[in-house]
Amino acid sequence: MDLGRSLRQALAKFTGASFVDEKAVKELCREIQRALISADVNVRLVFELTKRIETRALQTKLAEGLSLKEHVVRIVYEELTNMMGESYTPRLSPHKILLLGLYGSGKTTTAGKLAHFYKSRGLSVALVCCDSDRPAAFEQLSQIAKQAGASFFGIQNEKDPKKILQHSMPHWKEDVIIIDSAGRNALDPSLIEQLKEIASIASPDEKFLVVSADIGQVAGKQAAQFHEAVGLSGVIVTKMDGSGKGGGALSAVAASKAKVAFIGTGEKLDAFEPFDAKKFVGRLLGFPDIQTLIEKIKKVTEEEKLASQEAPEKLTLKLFYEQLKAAKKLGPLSDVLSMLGASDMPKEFLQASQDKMKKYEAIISSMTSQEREDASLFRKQKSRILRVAKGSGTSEQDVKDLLDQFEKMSALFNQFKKNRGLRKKMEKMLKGANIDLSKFSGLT
Ligand SMILES: Nc1nc2c(ncn2[C@@H]2O[C@H](COP(=O)(O)OP(=O)(O)O)[C@@H](O)[C@H]2O)c(=O)[nH]1
Ligand SMILES: [Mg+2]
Repeated sequence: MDLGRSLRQALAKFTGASFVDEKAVKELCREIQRALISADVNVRLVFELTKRIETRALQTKLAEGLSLKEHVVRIVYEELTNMMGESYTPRLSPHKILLLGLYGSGKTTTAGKLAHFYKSRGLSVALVCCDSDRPAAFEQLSQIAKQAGASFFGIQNEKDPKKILQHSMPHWKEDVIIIDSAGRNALDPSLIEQLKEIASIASPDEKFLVVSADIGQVAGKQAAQFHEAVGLSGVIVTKMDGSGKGGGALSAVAASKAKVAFIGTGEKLDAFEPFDAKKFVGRLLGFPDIQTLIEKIKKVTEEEKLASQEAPEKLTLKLFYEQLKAAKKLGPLSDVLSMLGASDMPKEFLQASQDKMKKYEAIISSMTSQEREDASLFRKQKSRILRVAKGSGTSEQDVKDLLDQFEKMSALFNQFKKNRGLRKKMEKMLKGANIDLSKFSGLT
């Protein structure tokens, strides 16, 4: 699955939950980890990132008017953006660019894209073929120059880049000069030497390493090596369209302290743009910017509030069972209750074991729907207890236990009814387990 999709799914799950707490933040972080690691983002970077998200999410104060959900999503966005690097502002004044990189990384294609990019910004452009290794390189670049409307310099079958430069440099009149160079399977001394020679003759203002996104985090290592060998001013990451590892490549380049200058997003000349981490992450998350994202979350939260204001149902045994099951997910509710200052509440009612829960389920399914709607029928007519016990394969005591718990629960919630502050807190806690207090009769 692509990075954007898995990140969007993780965030949607988080923002779609009716209540978020520390556990939800941790779960979100785990899903972000999974998504990034499968996009080949370096594991150490991933753990550092989620650690920062968690710390900031749980320890920093909420900004004015921001809910916890919005707060967390904003942090995720900011941290992802930081991890992917910065944004690059292209030079729009006359300058010279040297493109370098390994075989097939996309140098020649990128030369054409850069030509198109600067042409469409009103600058004149020349492409210079200094790839003297591949016989077809000359032809390929001259074709691309024609397509992009750029001038072209090169000498067919000339093996020495120095000569190509010496012959063509006196004729360079264009605003932007783009030099395409030869690649290798790996960075080797002969390539370093050749690149150094080209650089010393042509003195380019920019030296861009071209890497393909599909090498993932190896892009960082390559950037560091090339930087040490010939000095880079930036990196161009190509084939962002065809690889699930683009996030890995970008983050690794950023971690190597090199700057991503442009990204290539397709084979066509215009499938190319200056890199902007905010825009990139915004697109991954499916929003143009963080403000739009926050507004979307606010809207969802509003809708939820409206939905929960619908007419409350009355507490029935069936609902009781469902809520009990949901409450189990919270862990020992007694802890929650005492945290809220309700230490005098009956604690045993939520400590029902798995076995008991199964029994409760069986008992409730043996009841008539009338009984499920109105538990007081059991008080009025004790024979119902025996019937239900037989029908569910449980004992009369089990049925009585259940009814007992049910009554305690009702009593408990009646107490909450009198204490609005406590009830609000309780409602918040219980929402984490999808328990909706408004569904209990007598509370609203
Ligand atoms: N899908 C896609 N393909 C690209 C991109 N950039 C380059 N390519 C393709 O990658 C292959 C190698 O490109 P080329 O420019 O010849 O690489 P070079 O050996 O570094 O000069 C070609 O088939 C290009 O069409 C890109 O951004 N997206
Ligand atoms: Mg080439």
